[in-house]
Amino acid sequence: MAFRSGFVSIIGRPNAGKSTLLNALVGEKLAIVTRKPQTTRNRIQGMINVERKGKRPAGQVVLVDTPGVHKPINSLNRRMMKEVYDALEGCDLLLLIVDAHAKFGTGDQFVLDIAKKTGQPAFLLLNKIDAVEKQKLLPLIEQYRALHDFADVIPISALKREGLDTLLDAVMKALPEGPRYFPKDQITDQPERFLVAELIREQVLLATEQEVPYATTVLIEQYEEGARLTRVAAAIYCERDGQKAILIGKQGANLKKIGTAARLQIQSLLNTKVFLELFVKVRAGWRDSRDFVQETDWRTQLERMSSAAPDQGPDPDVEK
Ligand SMILES: Nc1nc2c(ncn2[C@@H]2O[C@H](COP(=O)(O)OP(=O)(O)OP(=O)(O)O)[C@@H](O)[C@H]2O)c(=O)[nH]1
Ligand SMILES: [Mg+2]
Repeated sequence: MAFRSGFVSIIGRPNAGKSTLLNALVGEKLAIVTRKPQTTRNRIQGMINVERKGKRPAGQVVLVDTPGVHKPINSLNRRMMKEVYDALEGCDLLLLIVDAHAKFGTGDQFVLDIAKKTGQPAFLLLNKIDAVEKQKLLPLIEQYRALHDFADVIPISALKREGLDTLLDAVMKALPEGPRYFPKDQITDQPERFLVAELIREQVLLATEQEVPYATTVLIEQYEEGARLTRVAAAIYCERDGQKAILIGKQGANLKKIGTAARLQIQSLLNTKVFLELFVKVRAGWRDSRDFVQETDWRTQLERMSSAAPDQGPDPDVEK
């Protein structure tokens, strides 16, 4: 059986479970997950190396997690939606994921319209079936089949890892013959230092409410890998002094909580001891600044780092 491969983009509304699915299929925590919508801000690739098994051919699936589809109200949102459209370009298969527990609404219709427009084959994934009564599934499947000519409709639970083997079989069947795009030991395109920034942002999202999590972004300012210890200094940017006060908390309690939880996560990712320093900075209206949003994007930062002299580190302008 010939080797198969392809790019498979996961799209859906915020909170549908896209990142949970990416992590479950790759078997590593590559994307942060929270109960808050709009958690993911960048597209993230996760590679699955599939072994030959029964009728399933060997191959490589390049899964692409994307931000949830939403109506943009600022530069950050527009950037997030660009990430979605970039992920759809030239992909071999779309996985349109919906929360089976939630009612089909205009948001879902909007995602469906985007999927239709690409003209690419699409699977519909009915996620969170662990939270749905079994007898409701069949009518739901029928309802979605009537909306679009999906190549397949598959009920899954990304959280409980149900239906994922069936999904992987179907994906492999749908992919063309092709090369291994990435080396076998590479499981993501996102460098570790940016995943570290995401792990910090995840703790910020978990520790804050209302507007604060959305007005926050995290930038790595120092990243030094030593023999026994990795030193990380990161700035948590927010938009107002009031948000800064909330992030820091009474006598620094909130920032300490965020730092401790993030450090544990980072240590388990890097498998080494970590010294983590966090600073909170205010940058008024950064979400409306196209330049700042662009500067904080990890792909932009990576480009700058690779074009800078090796001993210069990240461009200091990024943090100012
Ligand atoms: N019960 C249940 N919850 C799930 C399932 N999959 C994801 N969730 C939960 O749904 C919430 C959102 O999950 P994410 O994976 O962050 O969703 P997302 O689509 O990536 O969201 P955005 O990045 O905001 O677009 C989290 O609380 C998950 O634990 C599932 O199969 N069953
Ligand atoms: Mg996500």
